[in-house]
Amino acid sequence: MTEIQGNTQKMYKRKTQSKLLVFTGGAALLAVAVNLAIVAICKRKKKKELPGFELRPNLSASEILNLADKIIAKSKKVHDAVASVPPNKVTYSNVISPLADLEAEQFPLVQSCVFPKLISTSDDVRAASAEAERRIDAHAQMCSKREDVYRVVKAFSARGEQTSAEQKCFIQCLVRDFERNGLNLTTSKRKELLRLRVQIEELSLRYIQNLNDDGTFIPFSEAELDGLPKEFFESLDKTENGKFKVVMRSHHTAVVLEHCKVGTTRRMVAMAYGKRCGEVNLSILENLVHLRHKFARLQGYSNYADYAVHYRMARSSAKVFEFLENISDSITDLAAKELASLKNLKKQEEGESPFGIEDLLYYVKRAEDQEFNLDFVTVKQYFPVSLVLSGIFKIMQDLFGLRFEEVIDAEVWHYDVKLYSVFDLNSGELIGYFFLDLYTREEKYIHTCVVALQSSALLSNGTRQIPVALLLSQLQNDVDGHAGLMRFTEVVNLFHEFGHVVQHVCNRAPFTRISGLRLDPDFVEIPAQILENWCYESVSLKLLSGFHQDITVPIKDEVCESLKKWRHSFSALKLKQEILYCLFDQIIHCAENVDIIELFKHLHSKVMLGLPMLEGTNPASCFPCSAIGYEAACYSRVWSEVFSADIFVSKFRGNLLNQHIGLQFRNKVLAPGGAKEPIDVLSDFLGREPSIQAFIDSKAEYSL
Ligand SMILES: *[C@@H]1O[C@H](CO)[C@@H](O)[C@H](O)[C@H]1NC(C)=O
Ligand SMILES: *[C@@H]1O[C@H](CO)[C@@H](O)[C@H](O)[C@H]1NC(C)=O
Ligand SMILES: *[C@@H]1O[C@H](CO)[C@@H](O)[C@H](O)[C@H]1NC(C)=O
Ligand SMILES: *[C@@H]1O[C@H](CO)[C@@H](O)[C@H](O)[C@H]1NC(C)=O
Ligand SMILES: CC(=O)N[C@H]1CO[C@H](CO)[C@@H](O)[C@@H]1O
Ligand SMILES: [Zn+2]
Repeated sequence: MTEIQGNTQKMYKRKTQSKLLVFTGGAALLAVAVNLAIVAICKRKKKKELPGFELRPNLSASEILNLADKIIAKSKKVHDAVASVPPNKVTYSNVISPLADLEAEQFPLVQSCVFPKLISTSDDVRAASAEAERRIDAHAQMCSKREDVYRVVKAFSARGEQTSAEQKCFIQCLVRDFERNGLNLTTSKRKELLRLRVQIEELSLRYIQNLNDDGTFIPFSEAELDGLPKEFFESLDKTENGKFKVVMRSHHTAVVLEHCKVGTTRRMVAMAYGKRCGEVNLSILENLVHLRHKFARLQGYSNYADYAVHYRMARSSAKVFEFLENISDSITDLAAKELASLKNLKKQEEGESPFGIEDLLYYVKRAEDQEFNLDFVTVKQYFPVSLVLSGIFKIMQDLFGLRFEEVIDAEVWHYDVKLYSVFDLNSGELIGYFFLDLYTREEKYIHTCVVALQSSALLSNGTRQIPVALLLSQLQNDVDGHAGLMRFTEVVNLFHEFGHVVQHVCNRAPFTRISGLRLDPDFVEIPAQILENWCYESVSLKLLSGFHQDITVPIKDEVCESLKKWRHSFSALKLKQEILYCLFDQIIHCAENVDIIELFKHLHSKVMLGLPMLEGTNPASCFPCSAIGYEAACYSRVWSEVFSADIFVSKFRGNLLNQHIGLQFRNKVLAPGGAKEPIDVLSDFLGREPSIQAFIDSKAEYSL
């Protein structure tokens, strides 16, 4: 039945499409024949005027480069004007407003130039977009180092004039961003700071490059890889003498460590994986850490960790330690229980050989297979893309008091892409827009993510700029009447990313620099992490699911229950492992001259309940998190997860579709965004300070 319906629908579509083609073809020809001006008029008429929409979603390569140059010229003009204000004449309206308005107006234009790099189907457009980004970035870098502008801003801030809390917050950000570039230092120190930054960037890149270049592999016979899925064998290259090559990359090692029945193979793989880039990257990391401490001391901090954490929710490295240690201590008993059950399982399967860190993934998988009877191939049959989407729409609209409406004939960059307007359900006010670009396509950015294309701002003439978000993902579209199906993890990811869409669109912060998704990194993930919970509760999971051949058949209650248990299975042990890396990262960025190898050995055994580090491995040499991007901030993921759990349990569990609470969350947490301290935002919503207890309890609740 569904098959036939699908086909007729397709035929119907094809017919109307070809009619349209004929019609536009004819119209275009006619227009060209009569007068070129008519083409322009027709085009303008066809393109819908969207209120508050400043973005230009489908520019050509030359338009992108022209716009980039215009942006830079305008920005330079405004910065020059601000810099020319004499320090004794500075006012809010001649210094702060022009900078704030400039950022707000230029953000959607900058994004119009830069985001086509991620999604355009044209090579020329992507190249132009990358070039535009390079030019705009170079300009922005230069502006952020302009001493003349800094002096004027600082002069205003030093006057201590009465401003609103949001304005104060914005001014602090302006000053801080300049000062983090060394603008309040002497010239020689500033030069030293910039020199250090360049060195740090070079070393970070080299560390990553070494890992990327590593081509180590181990040849194994079929018997040595017993237990691996058949498709995996088929995907492996072979050596001359017919052995299978397992390369030391996570897409191979993870499969072996999870599925291979042969203990010695797992051990060899775990060892070789943990030895990658050995001495070289270790010495790079030592150097990096040393330079980072120097960098932080130039700015008046006693170590790099304090510099990195200062403006985050955690505020100080001491607080991070206290947090990690509290969590680690409170899950020790649970983790020990989990480990004991894994050891037991190994004894049954392999006899008396000692349990090592290389056995962890394999026995977790074995235990889960025994425990849950969860067949993810079957689970997938319950998640057709269109049904999941309509479920997400329903939940987000009901919960947060929103209405989504598709914009027909919107200007887009590919015919799969859709644009939606978002209205407040009660007032009918238009509050933002979002694009969905969901399906895989060649040359498209490969990660699932949300990009802010236009951000909330209040211009000085009273105009409010509304947010525009773009959600990118890699789903399978329906093919030949067969519904595209989603893996469960994809459902969770999509829900998470939709959380960011709603977060961005509901934000009302008045300055682009602190609005939308430009929030404290310890805080920005919290709303989306909270929303992931909806994927594990049967009330909401049923709204997201239905058997693909008969969507009225929802996913079974037992499956919902199993998914929830699966989410928490062995989570204390997994968390211990994450905390191990977080502690390592925090310690090396806190103290000078730490013996990195000894530290890791010591921490490993202490945090992992006596499990030793694998002999000869060197996790610090192949642990990019602490080398680049997240240095001294690895804790951040655990941090936000802990507070997400608190909010979910205290406010939303049992109230999954409660609009009253959803609206409170929207108004108190999503709307203010970066214009308030995150801790105050959360406390205001919770009616008390956030706590780690709910998180600990949730681990215990689902323990074996
Ligand atoms: C420079 O600014 C940084 C960051 O705002 C601050 O921590 C530091 O104390 C300032 N240094 C001087 C010498 O004023
Ligand atoms: C850690 O635990 C101590 C003692 O229970 C408590 O006073 C402190 O607030 C906790 N710290 C954090 C960050 O939760
Ligand atoms: C985007 O613009 C190009 C011309 O620059 C045009 O060929 C294409 O059809 C447009 N894409 C869509 C989906 O409208
Ligand atoms: C305020 O300024 C923006 C940007 O320059 C402009 O688009 C808008 O029309 C102005 N609004 C009013 C009411 O003047
Ligand atoms: C000494 C050492 O381990 N060097 C390695 C550093 O990383 C590169 C890239 O992986 C390897 O080729 C070197 O052997
Ligand atoms: Zn996220």
